[in-house]
Amino acid sequence: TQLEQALRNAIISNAIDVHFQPIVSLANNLIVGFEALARWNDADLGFVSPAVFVPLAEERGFIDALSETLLRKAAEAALSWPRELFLSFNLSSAQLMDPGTSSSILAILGRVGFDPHRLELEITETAVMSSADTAHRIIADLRAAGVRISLDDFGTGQSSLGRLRDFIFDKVKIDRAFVSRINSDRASEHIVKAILAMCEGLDLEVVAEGIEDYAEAVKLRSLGCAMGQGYYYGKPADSVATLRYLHENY
Ligand code: G
Ligand code: G
Ligand code: MN
Ligand code: NA
Repeated sequence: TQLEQALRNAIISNAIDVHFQPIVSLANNLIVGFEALARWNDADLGFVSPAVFVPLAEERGFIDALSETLLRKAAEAALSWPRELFLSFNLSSAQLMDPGTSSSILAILGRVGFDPHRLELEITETAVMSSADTAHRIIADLRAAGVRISLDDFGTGQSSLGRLRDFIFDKVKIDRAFVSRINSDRASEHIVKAILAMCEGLDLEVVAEGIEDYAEAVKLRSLGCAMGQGYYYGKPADSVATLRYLHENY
């Protein structure tokens, strides 16, 4: 198809960019890390969402090529930040089915000179379940090298609390579906409270995603959530704008 051909060309010509969205400490609003998010603005097709091209790349077998380029770009950008903030990078489910994923990620970090302890990989529950043995092996290898693993979109999809019993995660990202209703829907508030209590007991870090206003930030902080992310703190921005912001503020 036209989209597939355009994506192939974009990967080969390095045209897919990485943007960065801040993750802050809710206690003091200081940035503690950034999530890398792929961005593709094609000359003919215009803006194509990663929600479209990531699954297409998985299906057509070029997710490895795409992800390697993105991780390299993200890590290189992070090396120029004035502080050792963490970098959070999304892994797709197909990558968790490929036994070569851990060594390829660690090889990229080695080539770029990026400390694995500064990297976090975001994965979804569905991704871990789709190929459990391989996924567990990949995660174990990466964690042994110091990489941290966060469970993305927590509370949605094929949620299974049993996943948390495997102790393969360092952090949980509360899906914005709960965050956006935290001040209007009692059920969402109770669910977030329960997630926070559970994570405290399991010694997991927590980030609330999709914080869009002051009231949500205040509520989450009062409930004891340590970290937050969302448009209220900053939209994803390109590496130049991100670096400029850090130099001006940190
Ligand atoms: O940034 P945005 O909301 O448009 O992202 C849409 C979806 O694409 C999200 O689920 C996000 O996790 C995913 N995504 C964005 N960048 C990447 C990437 O570099 N790799 C993978 N695997 N998924 C990504
Ligand atoms: O699936 P994942 O959590 O990786 O998706 C992250 C996506 O959420 C990114 O595409 C990002 O652009 C989007 N996002 C980040 N902050 C907000 C927010 O405050 N509101 C909304 N609606 N989307 C957000
Ligand atoms: Mn994510
Ligand atoms: Na998420």
